Amino acid sequence: MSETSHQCVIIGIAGASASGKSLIASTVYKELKEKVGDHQIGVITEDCYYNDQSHLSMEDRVKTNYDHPSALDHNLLCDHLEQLMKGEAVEVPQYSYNEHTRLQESTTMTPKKVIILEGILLLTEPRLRDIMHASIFMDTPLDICLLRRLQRDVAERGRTMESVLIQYQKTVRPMFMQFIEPSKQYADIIVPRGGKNRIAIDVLKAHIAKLLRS
Ligand code: UZR
Ligand code: MG
Repeated sequence: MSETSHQCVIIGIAGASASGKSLIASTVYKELKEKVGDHQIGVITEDCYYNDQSHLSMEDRVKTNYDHPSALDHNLLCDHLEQLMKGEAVEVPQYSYNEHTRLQESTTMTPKKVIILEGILLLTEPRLRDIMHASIFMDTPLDICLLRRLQRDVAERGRTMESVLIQYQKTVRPMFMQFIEPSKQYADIIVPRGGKNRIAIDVLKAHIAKLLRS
């Protein structure tokens, strides 16, 4: 971690699917926004950087292993973070879980003092690890993650219970074991239980505030 003043602090939150990454990111975002100002903090989701698959048929898109690092355009994500750190705005892609591809529209992200990055495979990529000023791993028990994923994917991502369970056994769990769990070693902070862990939220907020002052 650099001792010089930070123009832009990038905090990564990794962990299993449905482990509470988005929840802790949005909680820290909402609470810090009140302190550092509306335009000074932003959240970027790794999911927005799934590869563009618009050239593939739907039949082929569903064959992709979305829990493998190769499903993600980490180079574009790193390029965007570096641009933001230089004070340039970027166009964050929008991704559709129903269409399994990038949408035509994008979202403009202006430079911020704090960017919270959240995603399952962030800590598997050395270039991303270098860019982050601090990283968190959500160490939520896998049975809790599966329960939450079932509820969420059926309610919000247009899935059936059966398809969630098949995908879980086919890719989600094996890729967690192969890539996500081993990437925990690179985290600075390991958070047990999930996104509602109040002490973890407060530690994160205090750390970001310190980085911003340094
Ligand atoms: P979170 N995912 C899909 O199911 N379809 C897609 O087109 C893109 C991603 C899933 C992905 C991963 N995998 O487990 C999850 N599968 O989104 C990551 N299978 O999102 O961290 O919000 O759970
Ligand atoms: Mg999420």
